[in-house]
Amino acid sequence: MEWKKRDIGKIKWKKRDIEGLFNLNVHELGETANSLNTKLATFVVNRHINYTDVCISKCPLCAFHNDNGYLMSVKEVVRKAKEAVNAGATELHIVGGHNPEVNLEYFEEMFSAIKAKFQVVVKALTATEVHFLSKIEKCSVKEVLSRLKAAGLDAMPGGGAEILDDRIRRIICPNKATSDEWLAVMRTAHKMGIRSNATMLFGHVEDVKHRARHLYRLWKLQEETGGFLAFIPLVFHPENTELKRRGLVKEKTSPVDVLKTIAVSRIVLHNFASVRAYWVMLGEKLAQIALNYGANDVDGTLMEERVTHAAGAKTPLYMPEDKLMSIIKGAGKIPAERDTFYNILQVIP
Ligand code: V47
Repeated sequence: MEWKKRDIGKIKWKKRDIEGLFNLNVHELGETANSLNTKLATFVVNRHINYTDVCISKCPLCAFHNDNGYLMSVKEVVRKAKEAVNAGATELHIVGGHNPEVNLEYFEEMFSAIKAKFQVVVKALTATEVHFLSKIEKCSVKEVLSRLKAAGLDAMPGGGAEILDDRIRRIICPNKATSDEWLAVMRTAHKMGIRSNATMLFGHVEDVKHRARHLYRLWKLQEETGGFLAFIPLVFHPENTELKRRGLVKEKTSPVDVLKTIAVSRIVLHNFASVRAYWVMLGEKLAQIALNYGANDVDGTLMEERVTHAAGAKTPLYMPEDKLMSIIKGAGKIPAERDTFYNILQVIP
């Protein structure tokens, strides 16, 4: 591939061209993708807080939902926020499920209580949770988001995107927002000044045609709004999921497939600031290699990850900052701590 950085930035993608990238050699793709990044690789000091594991959508892809599960009180969430801020977190990543016991007021109370006490970024609620809230409150997505923003919502995580193709969604997540609805929530958020991430869950029943469509739709929305910050490819973990029980997925996809997908993502999503090597799903070793195949961020300390671990992840629940930095250094990159919005807080030579 003889592509130059400035040429890739000008490409107006077509779906079939993206699909064609998946047929190229993984090392060639990796070299091109890596040339689009600088020598810095970033991480964030953050905490995940899963306020509930009750979810009426019961997606066959998910092992986290629990009919007899919990719902945290606002007090409990604030207690976890305090622990995180005391440990140096600059970001709280607050997500849960589609729990009919919650309403807008619950989140308004939660976000305003956090904001009244701490200086920390609240990155919360996936587009599917926002869509669900608009249904139970019988109001528009715009109204939900403006009330959440007024209460302290700073940014949104990229979860719930799965694969933006409804034929695949009917198998892996039939009861939640459709692909158009996911994209519409993000479009509304971006137009209101709420920036977000985007994910793609891969390695289950989809093929590269669906991944290409997903990347195309994200690239196109980003051309329109410019509101996306990071793209996070999520490797499907089959343990304890309905997809595995039904025999639709047997095991995790291969490391080469992961690297290829990361490299293609970096090349296609040249209009995103970052493509992430999410250590929880990749494992430390593959995350390190991915930093040379187009990823430029390893996510964060997390402090307690539950969603992927429910589906069999063997990675730790928590990654200390010095470990994140050593993964980055080992990849031949320079570690830099960032905030949610990719402002560099410190470079660690
Ligand atoms: O939306 C669920 C995925 C996501 C499984 O925006 C699974 O900064 C693998 O979105 N195997 C939640 N994945 C995680 C997520 C995320 C993570 C880190 C950072 C950010 C961000 C977002 O996890 C869900 C779903 O796509 N998921 N079940 C599973 N069995």
